[in-house]
Amino acid sequence: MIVKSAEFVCSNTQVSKLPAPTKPEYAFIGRSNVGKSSLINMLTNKKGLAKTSQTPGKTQLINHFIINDEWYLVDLPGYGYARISKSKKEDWNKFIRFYLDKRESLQCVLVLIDSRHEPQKIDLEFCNWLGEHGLPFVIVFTKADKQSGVKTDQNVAQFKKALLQTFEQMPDYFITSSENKLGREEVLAFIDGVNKGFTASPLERG
Ligand SMILES: Nc1nc2c(ncn2[C@@H]2O[C@H](COP(=O)(O)OP(=O)(O)O)[C@@H](O)[C@H]2O)c(=O)[nH]1
Ligand SMILES: [Mg+2]
Repeated sequence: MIVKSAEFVCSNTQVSKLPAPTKPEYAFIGRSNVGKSSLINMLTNKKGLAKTSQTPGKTQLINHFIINDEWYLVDLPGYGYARISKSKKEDWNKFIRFYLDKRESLQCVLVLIDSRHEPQKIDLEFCNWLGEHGLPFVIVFTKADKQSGVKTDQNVAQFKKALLQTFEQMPDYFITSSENKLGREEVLAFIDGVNKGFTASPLERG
């Protein structure tokens, strides 16, 4: 896929105010600081599209971007902040889970995992929740430039092993770096492939 255009569309705090579900949509999510904003900027070739390193946990917004006038890239608030209150965390859960569960045009959730770390409980729990709700997802390992390929492969293998305790097979996954654009073509080709199979019929679905 060649990214010809990438524009911010809207930020929402309410699922009822999202754009009409007429285009295939992909949600990007992960722990705070996982490299989500950097990945979005890297994929779209637009440096300031998603803001990097904002104060975490401040806003709970669903951000829509339109790519090539064809599909929506959705930037979801990160999970796993150490410093926010329990009630804030519960709000996050309700809000995001409601969106993920109800959004009919959502094609796939891209779960970002920091390739530097061993499997983290909160990431595994989130993947399990997606699985339980029948939501398709892929794993995007981030920041692969930060360590050797051997170390990345070890962490990927460990994550696989952990996921396979609850899943029958490993979902598709990508190893990426926003620093050197590793994985860019692969992620975009994956989205392109899913887009080709998309048929929007929101009226029929009621
Ligand atoms: N070396 C390296 N640093 C990265 C990469 N992706 C993100 N970072 C850095 O990690 C920090 C958090 O990135 P950001 O995109 O803001 O993460 P977010 O909180 O998930 O949106 C920033 O300092 C980024 O520059 C990457 O692929 N390689
Ligand atoms: Mg960010």
